Amino acid sequence: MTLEETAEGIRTMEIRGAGRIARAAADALDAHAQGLRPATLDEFRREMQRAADLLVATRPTAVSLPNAVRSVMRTLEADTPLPDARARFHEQARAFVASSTGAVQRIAEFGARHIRDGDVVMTHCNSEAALACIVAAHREGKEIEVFATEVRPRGQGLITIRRLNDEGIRTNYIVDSAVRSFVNDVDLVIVGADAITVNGAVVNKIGTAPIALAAHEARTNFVVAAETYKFAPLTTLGDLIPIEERTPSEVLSDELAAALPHVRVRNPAFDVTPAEYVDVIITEEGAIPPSMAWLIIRDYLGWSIDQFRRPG
Ligand code: RUB
Repeated sequence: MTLEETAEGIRTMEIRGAGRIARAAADALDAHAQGLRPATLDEFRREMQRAADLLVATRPTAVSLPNAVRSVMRTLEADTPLPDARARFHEQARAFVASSTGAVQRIAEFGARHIRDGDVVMTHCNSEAALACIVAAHREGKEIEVFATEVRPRGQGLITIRRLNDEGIRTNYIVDSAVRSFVNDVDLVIVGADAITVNGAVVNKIGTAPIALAAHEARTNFVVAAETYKFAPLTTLGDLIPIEERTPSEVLSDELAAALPHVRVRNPAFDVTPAEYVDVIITEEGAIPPSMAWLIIRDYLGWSIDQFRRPG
């Protein structure tokens, strides 16, 4: 896949889910870097910056994307001979992809401990990290049952139920609006995240926040499975997570929309669940309360406010 093909794949959601997007971006930058024949280090940096900007612009909400890009682009800050810069870039891209895959395995291990034998688990959208926990619990021999939502308008629930079915996990497939009708039958909810802010709010697929609200009301645990690179460093400076609003045609066909000139379709792809509705966030470094988000940003993403202090 070329850089442009990867960018297009992320934009059209052929490549989707925050973790997969991050790994695809690291892979695409790596392949692009190896294919370039720049004359100087500066030329290499400029072209890689253009490539990085192209990828980051594809989907605005998943912070895994800029975090992945930043993790590999940082290697170009050092003044080293061009072949060394290219080699370091390659090594860092491989390290990022390996640590991302490893993080999902560790989250699965920790997350499975939160699921007891006989539990009924609800999930929303299609999250690699959340599903890894459910599958790990099942593979440990726990008898579990899942409620999986449909996920309007793109229907990611279908990917989820195929995976659960392949694993032989008993699954109930429900429309999004049926969540409150079943939340009392559920022991815990597990979802993934596209971004987690410094105050522990969780940005995830549209429909997550009402599920959290229903779970809160029903005293059902609400668990988030998220790698540390889903935490958003720039929220420490007051930046907000932009919520992607996708094309109306995902909700209503162009033909129908044309016949309804007074109707405006709104199609936000994500929503924000406040920290007070989140019981625990399971990261590859262990389970944390949402109030510890800042520590993850500082200690595991290596983010420091000093990077923004003006010299002098
Ligand atoms: C996917 C989504 C997922 C998170 C986490 O949205 O909201 O819950 O990305 O997924 P979309 P993962 O389908 O619009 O990309 O755990 O796989 O990173």
